Amino acid sequence: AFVENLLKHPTFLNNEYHTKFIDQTPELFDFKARRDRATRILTYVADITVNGHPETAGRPRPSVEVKLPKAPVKSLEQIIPGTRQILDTQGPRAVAQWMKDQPHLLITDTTMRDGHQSLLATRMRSIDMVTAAPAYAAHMSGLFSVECWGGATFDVAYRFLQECPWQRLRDIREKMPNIMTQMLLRASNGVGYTNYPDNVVQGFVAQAAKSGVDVFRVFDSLNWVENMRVAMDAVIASDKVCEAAICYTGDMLDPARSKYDLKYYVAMAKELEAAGAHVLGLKDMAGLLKAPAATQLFKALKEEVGLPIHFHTHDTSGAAIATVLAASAAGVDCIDAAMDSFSGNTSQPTLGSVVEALKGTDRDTGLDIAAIREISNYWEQVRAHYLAFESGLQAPASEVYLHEMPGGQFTNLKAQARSLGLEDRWHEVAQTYADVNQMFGDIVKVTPSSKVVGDMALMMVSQNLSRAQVEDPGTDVSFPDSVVDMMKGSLGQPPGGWPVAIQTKVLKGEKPLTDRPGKHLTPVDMEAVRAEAEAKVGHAIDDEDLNGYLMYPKVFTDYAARHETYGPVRCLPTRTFFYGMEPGEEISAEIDPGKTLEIRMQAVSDMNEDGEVKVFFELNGQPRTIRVLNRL
Ligand code: PYR
Repeated sequence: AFVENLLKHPTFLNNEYHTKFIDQTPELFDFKARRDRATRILTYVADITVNGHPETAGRPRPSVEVKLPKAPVKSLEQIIPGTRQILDTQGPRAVAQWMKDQPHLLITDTTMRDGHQSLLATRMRSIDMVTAAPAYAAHMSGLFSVECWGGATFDVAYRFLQECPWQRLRDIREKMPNIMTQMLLRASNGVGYTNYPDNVVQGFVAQAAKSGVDVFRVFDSLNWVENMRVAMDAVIASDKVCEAAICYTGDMLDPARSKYDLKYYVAMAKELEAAGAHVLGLKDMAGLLKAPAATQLFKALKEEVGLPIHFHTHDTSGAAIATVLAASAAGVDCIDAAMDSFSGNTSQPTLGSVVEALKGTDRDTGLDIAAIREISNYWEQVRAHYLAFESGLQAPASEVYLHEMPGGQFTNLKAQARSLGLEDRWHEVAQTYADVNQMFGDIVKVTPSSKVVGDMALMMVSQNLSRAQVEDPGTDVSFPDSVVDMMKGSLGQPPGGWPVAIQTKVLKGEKPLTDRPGKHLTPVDMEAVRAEAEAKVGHAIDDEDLNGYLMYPKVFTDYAARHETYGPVRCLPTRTFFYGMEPGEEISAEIDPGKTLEIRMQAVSDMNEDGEVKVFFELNGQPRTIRVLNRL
């Protein structure tokens, strides 16, 4: 095994072998773990080349013209100080004060999180983000933050992209040391779909802070402040920025939707301020806040609350930029936007256009529009690789004011509807989603409550059930588990509580919780869980892995098992990851900093009697043959 390791070692293969090499290269003796990272990666490439990637099967494929995206700049000679330095040297309260002191409008770039979550089903890979990070550090140091973590990205990284979300965070942080990183945290739901025990939420926040998150946007899917405190307190204790967000829903200026009026939002803002938030977030996850309402809302919030305000919206209606400009005029401190090529439709409004619109005004962002164009061009090349995940949404639509689906859910629900054969009944799904919302008492719809409403709507459309039938005590309805769970109080309490009649029908007499779900969950014994996870994956796991396992036990162990087989496939270019290689094609994959595999695919053999094919490679100039089963 030693000789095998030696012969395969890139230093050896690259003729850089010298006498101290063996002494200085302990991994040569690391027979199992290091034995074959390169072989594992080749195994992955061979498998995808022969069998395809299940995620892209049957989906449109990027043309051969689509080239490897080129990073706008290579590296940073010196760090240009940005918001990160304010946080590190002066703390989160100073960041909040600094925000209020700025005359210009601050911007958070959401491309690396909500941009692709809302446009590409969250499928952007770390390598494409990390490649862009130095350009942000060099040219975008005036940004408030870069949202690049949390929300759905955590789960998708392990589950679909076969990569570690923590490593993504550490890598972005390292390459972009001057701009604050930002994550989206679903309060007691962590980055999952259900409430976790308090010590799991606390441990997760502490780890995220340690691994590189600077700004935590914390929200609750029912706007229940009671359910946000554990997460908020953990953020505050970690000395990072606690941005507590109000979720915006309904239509503030519509007297028929008076449940969520100006008074409601101001009262919640005051509760969050009293709970210790550094920054107030206004999270308009569906893009429902209209410009005239924004004018009133932000004026009132600026008057009534002492916190800086950060506004997040989606452009599903096509009217988001109008709302952003109204918010800016009303004195909002910071807004979210996505780089141009990842903006619009269900994503955030267009960053470059906001910058242009405010140029020369008293809210001029001061950001470099030429750099924005260049970085957006990079993202455009990146996006072309993810054609398989495009939703095909052709145009903005005012229908969003009817269904109120969050931007991050819209395309997902559409895909789910397609998989149930309901694609041509989409507008019915949209209407039913609105009906379910009213039936549940007009609630905030954002992960996870939005998923519950979506589950119910799909069930009703596929079974041709109307709201009246569902509500009729005489009609038997088998409710989705997520609906039963929510009505039990497992996600917490909506303003005004659940409508009693539908709750009674769903729960069939079972008594619901009315207090905080976390109170009823037993704290996790961390070391016992670590031992359990280690037994399952067959090796020691660190704190990041432990937190992954605590959020998603099965997703994590499946990821770990595939990692054993395929190694660190995150280092592969995106086209190779999703489509494998063509004969004659060459790629580079940086397996460790400064350690690169040069992979050339030579040919694929015919299948033998056992259904196997051989894939012939050259790895750093040496021939390598990988056998894989043809499963097609
Ligand atoms: C998320 O929680 O993933 C959202 O984008 C709301």
